[in-house]
Amino acid sequence: MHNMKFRSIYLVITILIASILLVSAGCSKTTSTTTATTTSSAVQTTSTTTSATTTAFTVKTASKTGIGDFLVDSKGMTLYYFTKDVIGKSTPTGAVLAAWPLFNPSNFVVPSSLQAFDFAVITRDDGQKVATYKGWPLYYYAKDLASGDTLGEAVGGVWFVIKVPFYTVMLQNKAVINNYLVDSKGMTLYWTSLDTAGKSNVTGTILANWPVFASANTIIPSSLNSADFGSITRTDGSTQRTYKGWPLYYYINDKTSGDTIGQGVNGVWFAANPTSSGPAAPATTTTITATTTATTTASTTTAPTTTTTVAGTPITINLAAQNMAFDKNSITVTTGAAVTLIFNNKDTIPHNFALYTNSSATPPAIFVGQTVTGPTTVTYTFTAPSTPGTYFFRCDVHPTSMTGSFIVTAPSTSGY
Ligand SMILES: [Cu+2]
Repeated sequence: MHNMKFRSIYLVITILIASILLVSAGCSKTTSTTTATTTSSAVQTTSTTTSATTTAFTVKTASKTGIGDFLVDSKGMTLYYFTKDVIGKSTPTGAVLAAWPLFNPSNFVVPSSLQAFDFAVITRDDGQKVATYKGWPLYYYAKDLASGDTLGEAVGGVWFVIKVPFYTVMLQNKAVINNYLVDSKGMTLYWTSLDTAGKSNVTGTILANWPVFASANTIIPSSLNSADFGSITRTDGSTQRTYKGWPLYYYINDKTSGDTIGQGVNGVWFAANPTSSGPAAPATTTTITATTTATTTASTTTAPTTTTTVAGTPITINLAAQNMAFDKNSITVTTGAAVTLIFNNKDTIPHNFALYTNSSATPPAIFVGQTVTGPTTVTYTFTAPSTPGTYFFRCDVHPTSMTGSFIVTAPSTSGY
């Protein structure tokens, strides 16, 4: 009783003194607030310091099975990058921006697992500001409602979390090329039909223009398959990374994130494109010129009669055989296409790939690939039929169980 009474009196005196001081300072309206703050900070110094080290980060990492560590905000809300952005430029507008709100904290306080200099703020064309990580604009996903939600991961194949440590290969997306691979700085990665799968034939002055891509690790967006990434040892002993067996290169004339100047160069260099059946069959509207195409045609098909003939787009196709089955029941190419078919026999029994006019498989075949006993990979090259239609492929060893449609379409003439 005595104690309580004494404390009450003490408190009243304290408030009175504080009030007098503040009134004399000319701000009587905020008396009670100011007093409380002063008191608590005086008493709770240690607990305030503790909470600063555990919760005051503006960005930190979270962890989840299947994703690993990734970037989140102070409340644990997941942050994403957009494959249609490039380094230093935030592009979504309208409904897309409404679904993917900008992340724009007032400062960057980061834990030791991150580095503050990786974060910055850029101004969009519409004047709004957005935070960046290693140059990539950061977004929330509107459907993520709770800490730890990652509902935005791989949405549309164009939105991905920010992995920590950061990606070594990322996806980008732009018109015409669609999806393509870039390094962590957004620089385009290419493959070339000068190579054969698993082997680089690029040397000398060509190599000087197309430097090899060699990253130690494989940290990739979830829509890519880590099994598609490998490496080769070049003749000089250096390492080069591969995608679906194809050695990867930069192009020396690409200067900034988003540049794809190497696409279609000489008709043999292509941005590594994971959405086509090969590493990078170019879209039919790329910058391959009619002149270049005609040269290719002359060496690979029976004499085109006029210069208006447009050869099929060269294409690389991965076909696997496993458990007595092909992994594709349909393959589509354009007429006259130079087809590179990388056949991976994963079985320990013999298979091949053979192409016929129709399902009766009456000789002569259009193409018969060498029969190989797996596990092994063999590369077949042949020219697609010059007449559009649905042809037939099979394994000659298992002619009834391993079959598929080989569809030959007329090439689009748009862009030529
Ligand atoms: Cu077979």
